[in-house]
Amino acid sequence: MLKLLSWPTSPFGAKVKVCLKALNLYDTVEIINYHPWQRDEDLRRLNPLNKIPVLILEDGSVLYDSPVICEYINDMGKGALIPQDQKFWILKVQALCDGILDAAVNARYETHFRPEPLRSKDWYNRQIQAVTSGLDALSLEPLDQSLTLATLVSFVTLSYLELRYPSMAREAVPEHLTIWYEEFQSTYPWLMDVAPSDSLPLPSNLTSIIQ
Ligand SMILES: N[C@@H](CCC(=O)N[C@@H](CS)C(=O)NCC(=O)O)C(=O)O
Repeated sequence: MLKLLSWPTSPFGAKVKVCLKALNLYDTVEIINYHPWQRDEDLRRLNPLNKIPVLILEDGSVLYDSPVICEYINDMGKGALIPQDQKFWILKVQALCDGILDAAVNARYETHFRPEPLRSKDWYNRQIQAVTSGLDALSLEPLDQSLTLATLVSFVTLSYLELRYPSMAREAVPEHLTIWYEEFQSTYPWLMDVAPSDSLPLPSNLTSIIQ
C-alpha cells in the first residue's frame, strides 16, 4: 500500500489528499501523521529537505514535493486532473497557489516558531504581500467548478488561509474568488474532510528555535 507522510494542517499535504479524494483513490493510501518539526531525523532520511508531504511507493522508493506527488496521483487516475489541453495553465495555477502557500507558511513559521526577539516585521510583511498579490492574480484566472488540479489547489489555498489567517480570508480574498470557493465547497462538500485542519494536537517533541 502507498504511504503518505503528512500533517492535518499542512496545505501541501492537503493538495495530495484532495487529489486522492477527487479520483476516489483515498483508500488506496495509508496516511501517516508526521509533523516536520518533530525532533528526529526520520523525515530527513526520506526527504533530504525535511519537508512533508512524502509519498512512499510500494517498492519503497520515495517521492517528495507536492507537485511531483500530485502528478503521480494524476497518472494513477489516468490523467483526469490535468487534461492535456489545459496542462500548462493548470501547472501555472498550481505554481501560483504553491507560491501563495509557501509565503503563508513562512509567515506562520515566523510568528509561531521563531522566538519573539528574532522576528522580522519586514520579512513577515514581504510574505504577506506575496500572499495578497498572489490572491489578486488567482482571482483573474478562469476557475470553474470542474475537478482539476487547478481548482483543487485553489480550494486548498483558500481553505488554508481560512484556517490560519481568517481575517485575511475575509478581507483580502477578492469577492468573486470567495464566491467561487463557496460554490466549490458546496458542490464537493466531501473535500472538506481533507482540507487543512487543526484536528491533531502538536507532538511534544517539536524544535522551537529557528535561528
Ligand atoms: N515545495 C514543497 C513545500 C512543502 C512544505 O513546505 N511543507 C512544510 C509543511 S506545510 C514543511 O514540511 N516544512 C518544514 C520545513 O520547512 O522545515 C511541496 O510542495 O511539497
